Amino acid sequence: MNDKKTVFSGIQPSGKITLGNYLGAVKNWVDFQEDCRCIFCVVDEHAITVRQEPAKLRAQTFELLAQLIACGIDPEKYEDTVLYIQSHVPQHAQLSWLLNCYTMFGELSRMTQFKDKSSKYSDNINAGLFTYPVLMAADILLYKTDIVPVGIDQKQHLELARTIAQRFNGVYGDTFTVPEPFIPKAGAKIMSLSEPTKKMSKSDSNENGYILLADTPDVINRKIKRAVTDSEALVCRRDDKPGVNNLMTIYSIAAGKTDEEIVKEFEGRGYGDFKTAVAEALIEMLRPIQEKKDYLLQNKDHLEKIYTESAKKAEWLASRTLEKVYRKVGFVAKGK
Ligand code: ATP
Ligand code: LTN
Repeated sequence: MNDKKTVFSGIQPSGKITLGNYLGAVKNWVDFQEDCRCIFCVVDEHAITVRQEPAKLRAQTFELLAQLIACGIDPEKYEDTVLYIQSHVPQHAQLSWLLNCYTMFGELSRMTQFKDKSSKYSDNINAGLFTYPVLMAADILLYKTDIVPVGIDQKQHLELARTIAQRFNGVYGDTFTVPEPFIPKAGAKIMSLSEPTKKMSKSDSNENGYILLADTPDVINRKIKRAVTDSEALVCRRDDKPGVNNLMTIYSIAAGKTDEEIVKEFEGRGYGDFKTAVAEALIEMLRPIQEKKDYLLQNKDHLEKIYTESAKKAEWLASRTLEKVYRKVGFVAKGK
């Protein structure tokens, strides 16, 4: 053990990764590897809270792993980074059951993601969708996590994970580390391009709403050209300009420019020029990621080696926490 802080985060293989996932979460994960122990997980058990087609889920899981490595999550370069698949480490489901017994029905009923998803998938409001945040708390608490980098939509789930940890510690004495969220200043919520008051989501039925990391330059150009703005033709950040604000955020991160620099750059020019620049910056940012991902997907053995070795390391860490928790609640230890 060293004294590095532990970072944990997860992403669902529920579709292809979007620019929102990248800017809100994954891009920040990459930087944490420099000086933290980093545990990143493809959360397939969370993904099945919504009905998934088996072959597609499997393909999406591989694609997501390749995509994450292409973005710079690299267990081969950073010996304190692991990248694995949630269902390969059984302790997640085991701790989740236990934590269910320390989570209140009322708390879960207040989760906005549950309310949103149960209205969106009204024909499949299953118990897993309801207890989704408990599995997420188990993911985090298994690894004594200090920091959880996520987009702002996950803040409420993080607060519940903290509540569950504190409740358990209150009853049984210090057991879990109480995690802190890390929510980026810029990019915490990238909005849909077609409805800029809604978050950009990979499960949106309108594909013009999102940019995928895998989108080709033509597709990126087309989607950005179609992005909803307003009739003012003025590039600046203001509350009543959600579409322009969103494009400014994207451009600012992709091109590494401040708001002031962007406003100056497009003074007296229309949205056409602005959108061309946004699309170009995005294409340049994504090009190396796409090339690397294509290469990795052709080498499935290499991918398998990474997620298998990582899962072993994760399981070792997770089993230590689970054993401690089982002991605290009064379960009898297994015979040797
Ligand atoms: P789904 O649409 O299937 O619910 P999702 O696109 O919300 O999926 P997740 O796998 O649930 O993606 O989220 C992975 C990470 O990406 C989380 O940390 C989440 O906060 C972040 N994230 C998701 N959408 C956005 C967004 N539009 N802007 C910023 N961060 C986002
Ligand atoms: N619920 C998250 C994904 C997720 C996660 C986690 C994020 C599952 N487990 C643990 C951070 C830590 C989502 O929907 N984005």
